[in-house]
Amino acid sequence: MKKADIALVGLAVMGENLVMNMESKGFTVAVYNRTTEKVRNFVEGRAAGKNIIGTYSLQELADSLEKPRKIMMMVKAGQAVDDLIDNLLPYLEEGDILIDGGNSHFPDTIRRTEYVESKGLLYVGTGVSGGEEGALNGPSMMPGGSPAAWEYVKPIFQAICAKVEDGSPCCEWVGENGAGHFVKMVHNGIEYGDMQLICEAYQLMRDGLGMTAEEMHEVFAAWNETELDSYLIEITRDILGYKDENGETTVNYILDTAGQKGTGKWTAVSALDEGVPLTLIGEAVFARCLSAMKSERVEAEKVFPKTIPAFEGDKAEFIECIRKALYASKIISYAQGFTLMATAAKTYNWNLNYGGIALMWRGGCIIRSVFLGKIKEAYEKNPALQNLLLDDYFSSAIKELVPAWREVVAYAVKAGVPMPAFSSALNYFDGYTTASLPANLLQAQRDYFGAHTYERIDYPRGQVFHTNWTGHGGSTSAGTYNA
Ligand code: NBP
Repeated sequence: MKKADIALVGLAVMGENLVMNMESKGFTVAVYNRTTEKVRNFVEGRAAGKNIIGTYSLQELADSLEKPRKIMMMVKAGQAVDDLIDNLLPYLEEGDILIDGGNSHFPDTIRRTEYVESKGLLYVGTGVSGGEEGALNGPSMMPGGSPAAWEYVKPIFQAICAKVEDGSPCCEWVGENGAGHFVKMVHNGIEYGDMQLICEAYQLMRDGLGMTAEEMHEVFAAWNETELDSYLIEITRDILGYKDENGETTVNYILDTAGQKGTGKWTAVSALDEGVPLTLIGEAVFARCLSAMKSERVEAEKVFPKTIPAFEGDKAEFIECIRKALYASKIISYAQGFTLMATAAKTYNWNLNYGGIALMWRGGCIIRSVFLGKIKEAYEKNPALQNLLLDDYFSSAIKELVPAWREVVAYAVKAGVPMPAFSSALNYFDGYTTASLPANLLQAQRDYFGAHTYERIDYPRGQVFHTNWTGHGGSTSAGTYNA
């Protein structure tokens, strides 16, 4: 019997669909699942008659594979991955490749790469985005790990992944150890940000402009023909137009409490660790937390009842302002996300290709959009670009968008419509483009109470000073300045 090109362990929604995708591209796939009943159901059902080999023990799985063996794990992220690695190792040999395609946290992937390499094997941690449909028809894939593994997994990954219009695969080698899972994590953070921005635009139109779901459905349909053309705008258009069997708009009946699985939080925590202002994604995570406090919010609205004033301007004109403000905020979110990746790359010694990352996200994944093509161009023009806002295309775009952006945020603040992502993006923009911030005063406060010292504008950088502010403090300063 022909040996399999690759094995997949974990026949849940993602695993099954990836297997079907691999098989449809001409690969023979061996499958295994802890609960072996699922293997039987799969091979006798969906996989019947296909080049898919069901195996019922890890020994059988290992024996069914071409060498070096390639085994992709699609199991629940966390301890399950560690357990599975330890269970698999006794059946594998030097040069074999273990692949984790789940949503693992990147520090775990760094640790596992080192562990698996110490046993003489190779390890790949790959982000897979696009959900069930992506897994079946072409996900965006972000692999990292042991560089020597790439030549073996590349033909399979680039065959099954999504492609952009010119046929380029949405999958490239990202970097060593946890780089792939790090980039996938940032992708998910950006997804949180994009979703929150769309939700804020929706709330402003609904509560500020008094628009119906049908009207907003038309607005999102029109927006999808502009720079905002993307999967998330498209599904928002469809959701707003969706009616149940009684002719009622379904979204109007959905409780306003959002869930989360933690990848947005990981992104925000990583930004805090790296000292990168990732304000929009941070606000998007907190907005989900605030939404979850439903009963408390209901009580609080009784204490602070509000009436949002009726809008009195030109509605169509203001809707165009909201579109522009959404676009500007989105540019900020990506500028922040790419800055986080560049900073982490230095910390972890990854050589990230930012244009390549934008291309990987261009198709197959939840944040896919036309806009990512522009980001790819910006980083191709200047791979060392410090901030997306400094690229010519994006700086001229932002300059054109700023007046509308300010108008929308100001209107929302006055009317009492919460817009944390729109406004934090504008605040970041105003801070980033202000040469002189009030941190001179802040540093004086630190020096006053903690002798933390300060630098002066009239002396070279690095030279520190301390003032005896009260006249009764000493002249001894704290050891570190920590700019
Ligand atoms: P789940 O995350 O629900 O995991 C279920 C699978 O994990 C089953 O095959 C289960 O086997 C197996 N498993 C568990 Br639980 N503990 C195990 C252990 N100790 N040893 C071996 N197998 C174990 O499946 P999923 O939704 O298909 O997601 C798979 C991965 O892909 C996750 O990391 C997820 O975060 C990621 N992901 C999911 C999506 C999505 O849209 N769902 C998108 C992108 C990435 P059993 O049948 O014996 O219980």
